[in-house]
Amino acid sequence: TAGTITCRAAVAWGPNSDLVIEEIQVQAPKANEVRVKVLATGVCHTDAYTLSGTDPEGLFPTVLGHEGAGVVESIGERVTNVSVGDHVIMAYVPECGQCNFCKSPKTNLCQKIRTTQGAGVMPDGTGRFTCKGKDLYHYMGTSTFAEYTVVADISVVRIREDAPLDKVCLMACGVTTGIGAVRNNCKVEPGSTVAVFGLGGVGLSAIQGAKMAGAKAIYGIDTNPEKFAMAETLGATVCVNPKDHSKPIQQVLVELTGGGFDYTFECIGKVETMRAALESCHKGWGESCIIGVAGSGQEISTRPFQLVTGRVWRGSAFGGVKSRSQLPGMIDEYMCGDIKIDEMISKTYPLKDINQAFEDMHSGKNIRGVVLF
Ligand code: NAD
Ligand code: DAO
Ligand code: ZN
Ligand code: ZN
Repeated sequence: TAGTITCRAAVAWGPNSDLVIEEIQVQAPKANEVRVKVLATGVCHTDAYTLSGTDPEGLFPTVLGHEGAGVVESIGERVTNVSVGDHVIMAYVPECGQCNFCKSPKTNLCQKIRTTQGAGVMPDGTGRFTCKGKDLYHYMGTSTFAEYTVVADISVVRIREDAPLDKVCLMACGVTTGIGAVRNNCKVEPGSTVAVFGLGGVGLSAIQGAKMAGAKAIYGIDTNPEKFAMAETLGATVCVNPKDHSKPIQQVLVELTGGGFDYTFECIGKVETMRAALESCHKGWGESCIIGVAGSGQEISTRPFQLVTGRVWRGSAFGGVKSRSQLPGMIDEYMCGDIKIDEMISKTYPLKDINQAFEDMHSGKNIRGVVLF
């Protein structure tokens, strides 16, 4: 039977400081828990958001990371959905299949373990990580910045073994979110006009989603023009830098398109660009989807007349994708070349250089950095 494992992890001891590579103890999985040997993890903006200390749910000390893939090392009692050796993606949106959220086709937000996941512990209320005698909190039900992690069985998605883990780890967040928002939350139709605000990993994925959906015009908007080439590779038909214009970007876009877009996606996380995205929608039917996560306490605003006259404001978490039932199909799409991931990986890092991966994300150098264990 499984015992405690000592391994390396990037520990966030407190907000606003570098991660520290430490030896940690990872306890054996209890009932309905799975211990995973993490082999690859992306570094996403949300990890940086929590590390910065502005995430109201952020708890320290902790092991961050939520874009991971690996192999099942051991399983606790009553685990039936995976076996030792299975290749898995860890999902921060679990799928129990039984709660009223799982039973609804309208949402992916399983609530079975929501409270304990938000509190940084396993469903039984306790943690599985310690370092130097101190308990470490879990993060987003995943904690992938460690060589081994323990997650709930409903948070692991078994995937095909021929899928490269160093690539499909991005399906644990960025890629799935962008594509899913287009398909599931907005249901973009062929011939639509689309604008994507923010061309990071999430926005570029929304662009490829829009292309796959058959959108006829896809505008990419970013203040960093270095993102434009990749946006065009993935399907953007026009790229716009708000800094090249003196008028508000929504006015520029409405003029450029003769009335605005059928769908817009905010993939930045700023309330100003959320407003701009809504107001770039076409009168009568345009829909805007908030994907970006704004700073805590921030509020969105627009004139209500924008909605009265037919624009719709909606939002997306993990692209509306039900993790265990829908991710494997999206991996198939990657494997047959329909979904692009490799292009989005700017650089890989060994675990010891994880702080460099954060720095390269902040400087805008990376679309996605991936840590390989
Ligand atoms: P990223 O930092 O890689 O990309 C953001 C992009 O926005 C950058 O290219 C940046 O240059 C651009 N940008 C910044 N300010 C801008 C402005 N004023 N106008 C135009 N462009 C601007 O981030 P990411 O990893 O792609 O994530 C995007 C957002 O989505 C983040 O807020 C993240 O927390 C959030 N997110 C949400 C979900 C979800 O399920 N809802 C999932 C993953 C990430
Ligand atoms: O069920 O209440 C809930 C929360 C589900 C988590 C959704 C998080 C989506 C946004 C976070 C950014 C992803 C990295
Ligand atoms: Zn993420
Ligand atoms: Zn559920």
